[in-house]
Amino acid sequence: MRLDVVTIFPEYLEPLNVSLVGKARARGQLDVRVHDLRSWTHDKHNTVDDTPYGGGPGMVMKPEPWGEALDAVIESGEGRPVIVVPTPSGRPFTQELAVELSEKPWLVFTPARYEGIDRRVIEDYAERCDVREVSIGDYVLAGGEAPVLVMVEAIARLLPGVLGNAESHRDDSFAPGAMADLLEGPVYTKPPEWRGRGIPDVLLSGHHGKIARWRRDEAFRRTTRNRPDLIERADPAAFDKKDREMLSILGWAPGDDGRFWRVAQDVEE
Ligand code: 6GU
Repeated sequence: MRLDVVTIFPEYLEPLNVSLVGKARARGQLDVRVHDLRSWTHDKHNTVDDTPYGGGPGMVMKPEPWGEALDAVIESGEGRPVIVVPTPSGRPFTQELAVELSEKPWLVFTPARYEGIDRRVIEDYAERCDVREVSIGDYVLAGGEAPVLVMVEAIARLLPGVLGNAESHRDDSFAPGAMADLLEGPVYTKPPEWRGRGIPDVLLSGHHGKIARWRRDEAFRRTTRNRPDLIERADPAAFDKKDREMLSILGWAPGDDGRFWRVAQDVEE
């Protein structure tokens, strides 16, 4: 997969040289190219922003440097990339979108600073490329560079051969499939006792069926506590008899449509 990032802070993308993404690059599984937007400016001050039409606070990124930069990047490769525009007003970045983007051969990220990029840039490239405006959550950051780091890590770990173990994805919280729509429960390793705290007996039992059941119960506990909306939204066909017993213990009951809602707030989680 090829990834291009156009930014006024190329050094902000240094973490792409480290850890999982850095190793994938070193192995040739990822071709990452970071470009300085200011290299497509022509004035003495390398200006990339200007005041907004209509007034208001802050500055807007000028269209010309972005146009020259994106033309040059697109020209340098085969075919058309998917252009990912990080913005707090974009569609939510989800595991589903990470999976979809991980299947594309070429992504171009356009992290902006200030109040964003002149709208005409997005409209112009949307005529010839698949352009996705994406937000990483309901909070406001000063720029799109940190979101690019987040998205690239989420995407890169899905590429074939990047994570050591293909099984590692299967139980991811939010992975489509087996543990679908439940958060993962707690994990433990050696030593067997630490600061007077032991390991849940079931994990030492060697009984794989009981361990799987315990893990699922813990997933229901954690999801109830941290993300009850996921249980409310879940397809109840995904819940077996044992799941329903656990949901009942945690204060959930099926409604007329079969979906679960919280009857009691003050049960032991
Ligand atoms: Cl993609 N950009 C900025 N600036 N803030 C954000 C965001 C993106 N996603 C959430 N907050």
